[in-house]
This record gives sequence, structure tokens and C-alpha cells, in this order.
Amino acid sequence: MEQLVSGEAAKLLGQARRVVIFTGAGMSAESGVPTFRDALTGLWQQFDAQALATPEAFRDDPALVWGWYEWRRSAVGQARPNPGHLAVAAIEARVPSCVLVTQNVDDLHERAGSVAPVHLHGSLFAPRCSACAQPAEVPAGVTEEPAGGRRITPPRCTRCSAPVRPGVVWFGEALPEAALSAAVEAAATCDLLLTVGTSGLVYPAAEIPQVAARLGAAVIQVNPEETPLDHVAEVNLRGPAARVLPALVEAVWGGANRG
Ligand code: BV8
Ligand code: ZN
Repeated sequence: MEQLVSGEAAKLLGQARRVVIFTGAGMSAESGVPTFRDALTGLWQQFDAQALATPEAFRDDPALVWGWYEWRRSAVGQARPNPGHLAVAAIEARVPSCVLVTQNVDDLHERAGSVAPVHLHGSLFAPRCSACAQPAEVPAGVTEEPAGGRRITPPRCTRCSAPVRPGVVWFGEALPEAALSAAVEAAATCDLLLTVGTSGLVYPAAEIPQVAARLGAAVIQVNPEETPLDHVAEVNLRGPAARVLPALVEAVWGGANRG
């Protein structure tokens, strides 16, 4: 039986009082949501995600970028939380204090039962006006988008009729102040940080695990691949989140579903 979790990891989580769980795109990979490393497909295959996720790309071709986010929102709508998301919610319910900080713009943590994930990079479900920032309607229900995607002209703001934009943080844009300070505060005062499915390359988010380690917390990394966080982590669990996290919960509390 392949050893997914080490005794060290189980001991650290079992004795932790103040936990931060920090997640990236790898957390949702096993739900079928592509990571940022995965090449784009269809209409966007000639583009790089970091180039599309910019205010400049939206200014130059709003229908292309809005179409991309509607395609992603549709994909997330058809996806389901995986056992990794459920294990995160189980850990939150079992440790004295836990703050979940995510770079993901999907709602799979919420759909898995996580109460208040801190979304550092915004959400696919919070569109707003690109000029006056007035919140805009999210078309109800799970939309069907063609597999290859399509251009969609963004709706107009009902107050100032400027184009509506996705409620995400684009490259070159500042993170929401409240979310960033809540994440830094939690990392600075935790005794254990669990980083799951992130390449640790995008800043300032990638600072969070480093703040925790610098201030004496233990860091456990869950990632099938090596990342720059390897040397920050006390324990590296090399495996997929949807298998490693349930195994970790089982090792500490003997099965997530036991009361
Ligand atoms: C800003 C929302 C300034 C949009 C996103 C310092 C150094 C260098 C560069 C910079 C720096 N400071 C700032 C920068 C510039 C830039 C940056 O970091 N560039 C990088 C690329 C070099 N940062 C910014 O632009 C930030 N803003 O700096 O503003 C400013 C300040 C004040 C005032 C005005 C301006 C904004 C960054 C946020 C951008 N928005 N998302 C959208 O989603 O469309 S970032 C986006 O990409 C995600 O949110 C996420 O953060 C990132 C992707 O990273 P990961 O989540 O880690 O995913 P990735 O695909 O990379 O890796 C997946 C990992 O999972 C892999 O390791 C893989 O092995 C693993 N995995 C795969 N399968 C599994 C798995 N793990 C477990 N289980 C599995 N099954
Ligand atoms: Zn407006």
C-alpha cells in the first residue's frame, strides 16, 4: 500500500492549534478544472493564461476575455468538489482554529462545505462594472459553453453602461486589501500551514507559506511535483490532493465521516 502520508505529517496536524490551509489550482485539478500550467484549449490555445488574465487583454479584446471567463465559469459549474475539497472542510471542522486561503477563483471549496475561504485572487461569481465597480448579475444556473469556447460581448453596467468585467484579480492588479491582510495575519500567527496544489510562483500569494515558516510555523506541502516551496516545507507529501488529504484526515482522526 503506497505511503501517501507520513507519521510526521499526521503528528504535526494532530497537535496543531492554529492552522492555515493554502490552496492553488492543483486542488481543483481532480475535479476536471484545468490548472494554470495546463495549456489553454480551443479559441484560447494560441494564448498564455497569464497574458489573457490582464486588464490590457480585456481592453484590447473584451469579447475574447469575457468568453474565456464564461467558459471557465461553465466548466466549474459542471465540476464537483473532489475528496480533497471535502477533506479540507473536515480539517476545518476538527482543528481548534483554521483559516482557508485560496488562489482559486472557483467555488468548489464553498460547495464542499468550507465556510469562509479567503479568495486572494477573486471569484468567477462576482462580476462587476469595469468603470464604477458596481456589482453585476451572475447569469443564473450552470451555463453550457461550446467545448472550444466562443467570443461573448460582456454585458453593460446598469449604472454607467461600461463593460462588466470578471471579479478576479488580473496580473498587474492589486489583491483585495482585506483578503491579503487576513491571509498574512493568519500565516503570521499559525502553528501549521498546509499548502496544497500550488506552484508557488505567483506573488504576493506565494509569500504566504514563507511568512508562516519565517515565523516558526511548520509547513506541510501536498504536490505531486517539486516546487520552490519544497525548501520552505518541513514535510513534502508527493501525491494528488484528492488522495493525500483524505489519507491525512484518516491518519489523524480515523476517517473524515466519523463524528
Ligand atoms: C501585482 C486570477 C502589483 C485570474 C490570478 C514578485 C516577483 C515576480 C513577479 C511578481 C512579483 N510581484 C508581483 C509580480 C507580478 C505577478 C506575478 O506574480 N507574476 C509571476 C507569474 C511571475 N503578480 C501580479 O501581477 C499580482 N499583482 O503584483 O500587482 C500591484 C500592487 C499594488 C498596486 C497595483 C499593482 C496579481 C497576481 C494574481 C493574478 N491572478 N488568478 C484568473 O484566474 O484568471 S493568478 C492565477 O495563477 C491563480 O489564481 C494562481 O495564483 C496562479 C496559478 O498558480 P497555482 O494556483 O499555483 O497553479 P499552477 O497551475 O501554477 O500550478 C498547479 C500546481 O498544482 C503545480 O505545482 C502542480 O504540480 C500541482 N498539481 C497538479 N495536479 C495536482 C497538483 N497538486 C495536488 N494535487 C493534484 N491533483
Ligand atoms: Zn458602471
